[in-house]
Amino acid sequence: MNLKKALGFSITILALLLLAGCDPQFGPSGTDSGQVSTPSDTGQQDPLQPSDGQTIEPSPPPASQPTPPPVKELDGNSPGDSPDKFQDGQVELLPGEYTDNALLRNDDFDDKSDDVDNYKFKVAAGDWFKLTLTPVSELDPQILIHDEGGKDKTWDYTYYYVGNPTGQPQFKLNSGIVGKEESFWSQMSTEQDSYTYYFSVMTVKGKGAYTLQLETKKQNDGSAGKDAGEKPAKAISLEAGKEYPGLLNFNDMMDCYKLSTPGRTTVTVTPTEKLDVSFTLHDEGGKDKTWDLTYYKKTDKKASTFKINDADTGLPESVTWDTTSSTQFVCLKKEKGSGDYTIKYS
Ligand SMILES: [Ca+2]
Ligand SMILES: [Ca+2]
Ligand SMILES: [Ca+2]
Ligand SMILES: [Ca+2]
Repeated sequence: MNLKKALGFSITILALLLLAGCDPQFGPSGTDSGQVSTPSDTGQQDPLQPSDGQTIEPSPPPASQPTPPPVKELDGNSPGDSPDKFQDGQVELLPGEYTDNALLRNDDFDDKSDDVDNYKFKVAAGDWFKLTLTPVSELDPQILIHDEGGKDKTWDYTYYYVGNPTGQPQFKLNSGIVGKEESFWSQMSTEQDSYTYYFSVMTVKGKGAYTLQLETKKQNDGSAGKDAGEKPAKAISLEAGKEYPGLLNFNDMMDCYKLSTPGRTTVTVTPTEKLDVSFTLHDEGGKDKTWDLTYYKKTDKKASTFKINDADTGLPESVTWDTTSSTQFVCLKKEKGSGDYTIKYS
């Protein structure tokens, strides 16, 4: 009896040791399907338990060694692993936080077994966004930004300005530090209704879980809760005598406003210290050619638009003109820098 008891006790200890030695973070490795689940998620039998019908009472782990939470792989709230190959599709993210993403397979840069997670998300016209990846385990991940074909080399920076947190345009984001977050952001223009970003996450070192956060922010040009369009047809209406906020930044290079006052009108735009703007003035049809500017006609009879850029970066830009029309448009162009401004006319 004593020998049996001792034997049973030894088996229990052995089972405990085996359980403690198994890293529950990574689950089974090398699965081709990429669908990785942990026993506690699915209620499946622990692979370390005997399968011959015997039941060993699960013993609680010692209080001094709390079991780390199991890693879930529900990439971007999808049912499992997001596709490894761009051509197999991408998990689409909406603005918000995603806490159960993971890179669970090899990090030996073997095409067959390395885990890569491909994602995409849409940004509306004029919106600002920031995508942040934060490792929550011993993981040094990197982000690659792709074009819609999945290539990383044909990205057009002149149009789709994408910056890392310090503002430098990059395809590849990697701090090289285990556990450190990686992020990229941009400010969209209004030339398209929306923009789609594609990116992939892979590991440089280690395996494990990460969170994703997609933040978006609308502009508030002319207190309208959106970006003012880049041509008179997409202008935001302003009332005389009020001061309005606005923003010009990277891909957002033009903001057009509709003014409604006949007679002598003065528009003043006050940029913050890092922004230099110019104006173009348009007639009530939004066309460039029939503007009747008593003053500027004298200086530039041929010009179809009248561009005003007298003040330097950070200084108020102002123009006064006489018109008989009750509707005019003023378009602000970013000449240098980026930042907020205020606009007012009377
Ligand atoms: Ca994954
Ligand atoms: Ca994957
Ligand atoms: Ca704007
Ligand atoms: Ca704009």
